[in-house]
This record gives sequence, structure tokens and C-alpha cells, in this order.
Amino acid sequence: YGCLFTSVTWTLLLFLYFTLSQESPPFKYVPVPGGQSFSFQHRFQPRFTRAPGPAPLPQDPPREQPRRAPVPGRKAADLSPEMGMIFNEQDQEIRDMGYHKHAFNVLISNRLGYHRDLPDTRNEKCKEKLYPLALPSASVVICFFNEAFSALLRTVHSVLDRTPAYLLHEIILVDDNSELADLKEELDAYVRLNLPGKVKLVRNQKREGLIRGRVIGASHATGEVLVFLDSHCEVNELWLQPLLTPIKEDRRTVVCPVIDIISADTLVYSPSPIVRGGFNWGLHFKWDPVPLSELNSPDGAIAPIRSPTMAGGLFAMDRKYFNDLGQYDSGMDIWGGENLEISFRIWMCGGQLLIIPCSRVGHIFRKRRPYGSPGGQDTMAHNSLRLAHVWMDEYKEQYFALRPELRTRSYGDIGERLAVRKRLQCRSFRWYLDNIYPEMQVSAPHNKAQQPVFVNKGLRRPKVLQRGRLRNLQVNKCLVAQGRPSQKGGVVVVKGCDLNDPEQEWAYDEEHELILAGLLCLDMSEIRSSDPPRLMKCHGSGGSQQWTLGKSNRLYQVSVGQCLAVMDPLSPKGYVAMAICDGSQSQQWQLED
Ligand code: LR7
Ligand code: MN
Repeated sequence: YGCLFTSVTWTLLLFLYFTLSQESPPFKYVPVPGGQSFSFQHRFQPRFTRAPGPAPLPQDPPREQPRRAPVPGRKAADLSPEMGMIFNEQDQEIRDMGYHKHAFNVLISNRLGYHRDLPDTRNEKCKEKLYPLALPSASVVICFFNEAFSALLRTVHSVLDRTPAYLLHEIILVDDNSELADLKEELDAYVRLNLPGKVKLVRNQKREGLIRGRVIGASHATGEVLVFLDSHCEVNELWLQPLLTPIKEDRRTVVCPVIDIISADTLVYSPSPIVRGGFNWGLHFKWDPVPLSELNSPDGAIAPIRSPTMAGGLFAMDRKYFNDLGQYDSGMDIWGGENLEISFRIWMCGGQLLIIPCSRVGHIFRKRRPYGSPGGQDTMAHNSLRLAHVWMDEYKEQYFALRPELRTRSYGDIGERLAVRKRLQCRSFRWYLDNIYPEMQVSAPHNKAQQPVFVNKGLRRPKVLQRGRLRNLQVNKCLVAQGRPSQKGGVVVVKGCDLNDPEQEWAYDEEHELILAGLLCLDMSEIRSSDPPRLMKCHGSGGSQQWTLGKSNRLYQVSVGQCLAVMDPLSPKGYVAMAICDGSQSQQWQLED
């Protein structure tokens, strides 16, 4: 009887739990009779998946049971380009403040919620690979400063949703003294109510920067392996086991996943090509193609790749090895340089650094860093100077040749770091260059600082889907450049259509770009979405140049979330502007031959 009673109670409890924790998507499409094709019906994204109240009762399912019903999640393909549609002033405010504070589209991030499906970006061969069941346990350390609440929570939930419980020892969140109100009590409450147990929240009493922040996080960790993530990531299918396996084989192996791209404008998740880490003499990280010698293994595309450097934010390392190797340089502030420092240290002091193509983690790539350092200092220069003096021997001259003003700049005490180098009997920088990064050109130290560029779109022009004039149905005029169509930054207006004028011809291509007269792309300012659209050099990365031209004749701008409209139909000036999509005549456009 006891047995029967227990199992009935459990079934009931589990049923109740799953029913109550079942989430519905934050909004859904609803057909509107006789009107436009659809409208959105909003439901506020709840911050609390359960009503705020007392901490969960002990009847919660035991730890290793699934903690929530399978997430209904969106299918990757469902992420419509219109996810960022603005309906009212409140949406506009969230979007604009989001770009201002976080440099990405927080409106879409909020609408996605804390769980979503991702496209599986791994090579097919990864799906056949088997990993040992017995692997070291992981402590995931996530530092954040003023992160967008929904991006932070999606990072945490993606780890909980996609990591086997027995491998996840804990998640340690380190709040680097954030200022944003919702990261205070509201985050405390969320963690207490929805993330009890494995998630620990540590608060820095003052801003430490991401480098000391990670050291603090690591000091609270008790798992065997440390996994560091940025606070705006989403881990993909079977991400952790491929990272833990090489560490189990050799504790002096440090591993990075492939960092997939989450678009800052659309939050679309897309695969990165397999590249590896390098740097230039300005001490900026860059991506390099993988040399053929590295790809010649029998496993081809999926074998681990030796990488001279790491990007910095996403990697896994045996916890004791992290400590033995000297953690990080705690004299480094806020942001920058620590990624090259730890990379040089790993290689020069007897370890190795690998990129694991079968482990995929997405990261939101913003166009600018949305925060500064408290005193406004250039911490990248300060930190780079420290690493140059500790690790680069005579090659620091290559850096000074580019940054002569830093030659005499003070960089604080590096005694402890020099002692680390001595204690570990590390090799010379010369050895590192010769053996680990022979591609590095020593005689030509004038490579410009380079942003990580993943896809070289310059080589291949996207296919044109449609060509013609863009006619507004209300005023019966065509969209043209106000001045010359070759003038960068020039605005567009509507004028009388002229079938014979090549300067009125738009091309709409598969990247959803609109190119006028084969020259420039129709573009929106990301920062000031109230500015009218203008003509800019095509950058090929979507977002501010991504338009959808649908059946409803509206011309929707993906990063702004609004539609192109003629401002005053009676005015001869023909000004156009972005406006909330309302299906009115002034927003109807036709691309026609
Ligand atoms: O003062 C701070 N305190 C913090 O806790 C400043 C930042 N942070 C947090 C921040 O909230 C974030 O979670 O630290 C994390 C990293 O900061 P980002 O996201 O502003 O850095 P980034 O992605 O622009 O920069 C890359 O280089 C940095 C150099 O210091 C770090 O190593 C980042 O982790 C690193 N990010 C990645 O490697 C992701 C892939 C980017 C590429 C290429
Ligand atoms: Mn980041």
C-alpha cells in the first residue's frame, strides 16, 4: 500500500508540476478579420514563472528529475523577421532604451523569453560521436555588469535546459556591482524562486571588471572544471561533453567551443565557420583561417583544433589547473587583454589550447561595448601593457612600434606575474611564435586593429530576387535618392516615377537588402531610429539594412521594427520616414518593373 500511495502521490505531484510550469509563448499571431494579415496579441513576459511567494515546498521533484516540462520553445525557423515589430510607444521605448543601454535589440530578447529552440549548427559527424559517461563535473561561471535581464536569464536557462544535471555542479553568477534596478531584488527573487539549488548569485561590493570578477567566481566554485561564459550566450545541443572529454584526458588542456553568432539586431542564431584565434601587434584578438596542417587529421572537420589564442569569454579549464597556472592577472581592470594573456600563458607554460568544433555556444555580437570603465580609462591599453611586459620579451617592441605613446606609460606592479612565469618555468615568447603561431609576421607590424569578421561576404554578391521601381501606392510616386544615388548618407524621397531612369531602379536581394542603382543600400541608423532611412555602403550583415517586402505591400525594417511611410502625401518635398506599421495607404509600396 505504501508503495502504491507513494507512486500515486508522485504521479499527481509531477502532473501538477508540469501543468503549472508549462509556459506559453509570450505572444501569438492572430488573424484579424478583413484587415491586415495579422496582428500580435501581447502577453507580458512573466519575470516569475511561478507567482512570487514562499520558496518552493519540499514536494518539488528530486534534483535529478527534469525540473520543468519540455520547453514548448519556438522552432528556430519560427523566428520571424518581424519579431521586433513596434506596436506602441512602450515597444519603442524598450527598443530604443535597449539599444542605448545594451547595444542590442532588447525588445526581441524580451519577447523570446528565457527558453527557445536553437538550430543545431554542428557538423553531421558530431552527431555520431560518443562521449564517456564519467566526466568531471562543471562549475559554470558567468560574470555580468548591467546585462539585459532577459539575455542573462536566457543564458542561465540555456545551460540548465541543455546540460545533463549530473555534469552540472553549479552555476555561479557574479554581479559586478551592476547599477540597473531589475538586477537587484528582482534578480534575487528570480533566483530564489525559480533557480534554487544549483544557481548561486555572488555580488561584488564594487565594480571589479570581468577579470577579477572571474577570479572571484572561480574562488566560489567547487566543481572539477570551470566553464566561463559571457552573460549574453546560449549554449547549443550537447555542448558540454565535447569540452569536458579532452580535459578529462589531459588536465592541462584548455578548450573553447565554436562561438556561433546571435545577431544583435534580430537575435537570429547562426553558425560560425570554423576559424581559430590569433592576434595582431596592436594586441587585438582576431580570427584566422585554420591552416591545412591542422585539418589533416582523419576526423577532418570535427577534430579539435590547436588555437594560438582564445577570444576570451567562452572556455573550459580544469579548476585546479586554473589556480596552478596563476588564474588571471588581478592587476588588469574592467575589460581587455586577459584573453591574450591567458592564451600565451597556457602555451608557454606547458598547456594547450583547443577549439572543439562539436561544441557550439552562441554569443550576442554587439556593435559597440555599451559600458565604459568607472574612471573612463582605456583599460585595454593598461592590460595589454602588463601582458606585454610580462610575457612578450623583446617582441613587446612590435607593440610599442604601433603604440609609441605607451612606451613610457606606467602599468603598476607586475612582480607577482613575473613570479608566476618563473615558478612555472615557462618558455620564451620566441618559442611561442615559432611553434604555436608561425603565421605571425614579425617584420610587418602594421596590421590594423581588426574586429572579428566571420564571414567574408565581400567576395560573393547575394543573388538579386527582384528589380524595379519602388512605387508608393498612396501618392503614386517612386522612392529615389534626394541627391545623387552614389552619395553616402544621402536621404531618400518620393518623386515622379520614370521608367527610363536607371537611378530609380532598386534591387532586392536574398539578404533582404535594397540597393539603389546598383550602388548603395537602404540603411537605418541603429542608434537613432527616429532618423529617416539613408543610403549607405552595403555591409552584408543584415540588421540595419534588412528589409522585408511582403505580400501586404509594406516595407518593414527589421532592426527598427517599423514600416517605411510617406510623411505628408500632399507635400511636394516627398519626405519619407519610419512609422509604426498600421497598414495604411501611405505605407504601401510595390516593387515593379
Ligand atoms: O566591468 C565589467 N564587468 C563584467 O562583469 C565588464 C564586463 N563584465 C562582463 C559582461 O557583462 C560580460 O558578461 O564580462 C563579460 C564580457 O564582457 P563583454 O561581453 O562586454 O565582452 P566582449 O564580448 O565584448 O569581449 C570579448 O573580449 C573580452 C576581453 O576582455 C572578454 O574576454 C569577453 O569575454 C570576450 N567575449 C568573447 O570572447 C565572446 C566572443 C567574442 C568574440 C570574438
Ligand atoms: Mn560578450
